Amino acid sequence: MTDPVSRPDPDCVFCGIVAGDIPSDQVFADDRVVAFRDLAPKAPVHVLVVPREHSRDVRELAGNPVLLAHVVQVAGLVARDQADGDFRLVFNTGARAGQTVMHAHAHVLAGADQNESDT
Ligand code: DGP
Repeated sequence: MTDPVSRPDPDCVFCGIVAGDIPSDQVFADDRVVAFRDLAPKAPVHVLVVPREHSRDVRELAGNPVLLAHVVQVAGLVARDQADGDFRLVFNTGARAGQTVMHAHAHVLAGADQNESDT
């Protein structure tokens, strides 16, 4: 039986990308996460690291600390492969904090001085 927490949500755009139903510019994928370029980049490198398993936000994702750690590790790989290795990692959490896609994801912002970037 499919776990209701991990079952793809038909209305979730990132579940659609994970399933391959919605195209994306992927830079990394494994059995636990996909990483693809943000549609509206806020930095020279702006990649979203998205767990394949649906959870609402990073608070819920933290219930699986191994998966959360993997997201952070993949962010580091992306920043190393796509830029100079330094990066900002942003988890917008909740609508009032600017989260627009309610599927946990990390923004990896890299490729330039990221001290002033805003996402
Ligand atoms: P957030 O505000 O933290 O929920 O960020 C969601 C990001 O997802 C936002 O920067 C735009 C991006 N985004 C939304 N829909 C799509 C999509 O269909 N494809 C891609 N590549 N990015 C998307």
